[in-house]
Amino acid sequence: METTYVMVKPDGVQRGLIGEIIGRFEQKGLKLVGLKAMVPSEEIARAHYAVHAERPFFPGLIKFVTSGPVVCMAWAGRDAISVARNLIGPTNGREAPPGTIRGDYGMDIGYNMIHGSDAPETAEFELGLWFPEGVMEWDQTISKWFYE
Ligand code: DAT
Ligand code: MG
Repeated sequence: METTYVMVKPDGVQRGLIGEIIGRFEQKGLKLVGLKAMVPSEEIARAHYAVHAERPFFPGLIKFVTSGPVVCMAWAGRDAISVARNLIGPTNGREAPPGTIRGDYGMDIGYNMIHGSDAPETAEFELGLWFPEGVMEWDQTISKWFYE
């Protein structure tokens, strides 16, 4: 079992896509183990996107992600990191295939509505950053109908 960090970004919140996005993860069969909303501080945004610190789009990215509320989530399941990335789709919404969140709702690379961890190390780092209090442990009784 893996846990991944997923976040509805300010454009997704502003556009009223929180429910739609959460619904896709629920329907897929991932288990919600963390959920909260906040307006990110510049400090947490910079730490989250530290790998992109030298990229030309970094200042705009930080301004964007701190511009309003985000919805922070932790989702657990078998191969949850890649399963979530596949639900989310490629970075640029214009190139993302239909059926993915970015493919269905996005038209740009920066305004792509949602973040998902890309590897076990980044998931661990991002979960620790956004959920320093830890995530929930609970028994999802329906899980037995998602896994053979
Ligand atoms: P992803 O969110 O698909 O993991 P990433 O880690 O390469 O993509 O980049 C993080 C975010 O930075 C991405 O969701 C949107 C923004 N971004 C990436 N490349 C960009 C670019 N060339 N111009 C503007 N924003 C960009
Ligand atoms: Mg990334």
